[in-house]
Amino acid sequence: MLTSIRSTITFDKKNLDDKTLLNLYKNMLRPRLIEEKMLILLRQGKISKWFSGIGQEAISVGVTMALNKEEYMLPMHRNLGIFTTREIPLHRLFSQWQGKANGFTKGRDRSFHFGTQEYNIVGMISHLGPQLGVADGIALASLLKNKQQVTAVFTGEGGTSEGDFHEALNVASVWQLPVLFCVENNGYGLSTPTNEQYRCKDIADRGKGYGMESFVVDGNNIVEVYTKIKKLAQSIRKRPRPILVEFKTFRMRGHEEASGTKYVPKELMQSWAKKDPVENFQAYLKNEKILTEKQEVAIKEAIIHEINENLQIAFDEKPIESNVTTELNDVYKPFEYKEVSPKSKTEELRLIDAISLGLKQSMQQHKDLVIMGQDIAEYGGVFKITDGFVKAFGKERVRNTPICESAIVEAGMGLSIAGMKAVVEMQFADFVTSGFNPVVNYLAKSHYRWNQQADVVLRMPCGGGVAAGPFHSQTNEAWFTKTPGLKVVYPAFPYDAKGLLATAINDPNPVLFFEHKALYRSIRQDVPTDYYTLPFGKASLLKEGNDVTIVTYGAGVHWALETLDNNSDINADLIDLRTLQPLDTEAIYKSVRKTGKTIILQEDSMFGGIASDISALIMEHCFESLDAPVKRVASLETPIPFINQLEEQYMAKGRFEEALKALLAY
Ligand SMILES: Cc1ncc(C[n+]2csc(CCOP(=O)(O)OP(=O)(O)O)c2C)c(N)n1
Ligand SMILES: [Mg+2]
Repeated sequence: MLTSIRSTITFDKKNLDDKTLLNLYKNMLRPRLIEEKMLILLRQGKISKWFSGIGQEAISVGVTMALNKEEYMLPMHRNLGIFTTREIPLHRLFSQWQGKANGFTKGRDRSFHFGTQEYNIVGMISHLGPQLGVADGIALASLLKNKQQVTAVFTGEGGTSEGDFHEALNVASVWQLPVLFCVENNGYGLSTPTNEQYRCKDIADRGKGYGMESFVVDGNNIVEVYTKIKKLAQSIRKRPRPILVEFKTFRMRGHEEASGTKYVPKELMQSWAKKDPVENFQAYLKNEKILTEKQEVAIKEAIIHEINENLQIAFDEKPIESNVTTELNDVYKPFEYKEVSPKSKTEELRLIDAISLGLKQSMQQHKDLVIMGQDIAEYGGVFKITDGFVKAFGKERVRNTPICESAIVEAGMGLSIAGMKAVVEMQFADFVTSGFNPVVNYLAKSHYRWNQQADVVLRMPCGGGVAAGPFHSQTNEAWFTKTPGLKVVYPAFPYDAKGLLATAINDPNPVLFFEHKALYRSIRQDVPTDYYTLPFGKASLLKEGNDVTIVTYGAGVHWALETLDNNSDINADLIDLRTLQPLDTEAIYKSVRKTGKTIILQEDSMFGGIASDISALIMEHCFESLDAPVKRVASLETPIPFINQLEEQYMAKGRFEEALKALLAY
């Protein structure tokens, strides 16, 4: 592990002037001195967890100084030097760590888990890997807009074992994105040494496998880091492509302060202590007479003064006041819905045609909208929704992706950070599991955490009745309706689908847009052929009656309609929810108060589905109006099976009519 590092640091200043060298030094000293102070505050219980980057400062500082300020950086938990070198006022960092309002997350997330557009920094989420794909998205935006900018993203060597790393590097290489992948190999991932983490010699070797240039750099040598990255960045700006750099360094303290370093061999620690990036560079500058003793003292005093002054500002700041309304209001970015009414004549369209036409018109409306998905370009997608799109909009905006749901959802997030819009087509809704983490942890929480919109729509071809078995038939909306920060749309008709898709794309929040495969070609309706929008959170009342309220959505709507057609004596309110998050509770309550009886029909299996929550809401809000217990009808508590007779038995449809009649007879 240590072979590629020299035992003493030799600095080759090349043509760097003294001012630059001194700046490199000062910029390394600042995070070092802040950390020393933080360790004291930690012991005094004045800040929570601390992840130390002591010994790794040359990487953060060298890379940051090599980039332009407009270029995005996506740091990790040990990259304090990035934040300080980008000159974020220290009191704001201190407020962030104390969970105060002048920080970056209103006390909602800790340590370095934040981003700031003001400084072009996008902080990590705890899961480490996802930001690698986010960097791809930012770089894609830069490429599409011909900005000639580099995006630098960081990971530890431990994080390189995550699938996100592989996916992100592969996508960046296939798409030739201007990303600088920086791996800080500091010997350990928590307590795990590198020989239990990976088996190649250098992580840089992996570059070859992705068709990507890669380099090993002495991460403790600030001059080497700075000059090498500066050169690489210039080259990437001229000729966009990803490059992988492995910085060899060492983690001099515990994973976080409480966990210690008992498992690290003493000799290893001692040998790396001799390579301290700050002390060695300081000694070099003094030897070269670039830094005098007097200057050194003055610089340190000035930084310590700056730290203390800023700490005082943060300590003086009052604690955050908890306020339920503020919290709830920040989960979603405010979106002012604009009604666009259809003007044109209508045409009979199948659900699939309506979605395709709607998507096409949104591509025309939003020049910054990019669609990504497997086989969606020339092939037109497995359901042919994007057939002809490449011809109309070009391959830059209609992007075939490798099979890597995580990286593509993350890339959608990156596009959004860079001010663009993304629609990601899941080939089947079932496959969203391979990109689940970025959906529920990244997209969903971004606005709440640091006010960053996730302007991404995930199209989700879903549902059973197509004899496709457990992995191509699920309707998995419940995984998302329970996650604050996501919106969930589930139309049952072509007209609704077209208008709601337009709104989903206009809305800057992350939207899961469910499209039932069994309805794609079986449901037809007269649909306006020009662009129009429909509002979220408004159910439609398809039938009116006084005996019972039927609440459903998706395929359930058509099952209920069929049942009512076959039983003309039943007088029911039939509510098609259309969107599940936001949910039109008022429409539900109004009807329940009128009929006194409610049945909720969902295609998903019962437990934990949205029918249960709707039932609970009705109990809580309409109890006095109820003449019977609220009834739920759902599919069996099994995975969805393949062969017709089993699938039919599984489906809620077969049990609905009987349940409805039993409720009416109650
Ligand atoms: C998905 C996930 N698994 C596990 C963890 C717990 N964890 C946090 S940091 C870390 C070690 C990371 O090691 P490395 O990538 O080498 O970065 P370093 O801490 O050494 O800088 C682990 C295991 C996590 N945060 N997320
Ligand atoms: Mg590590």
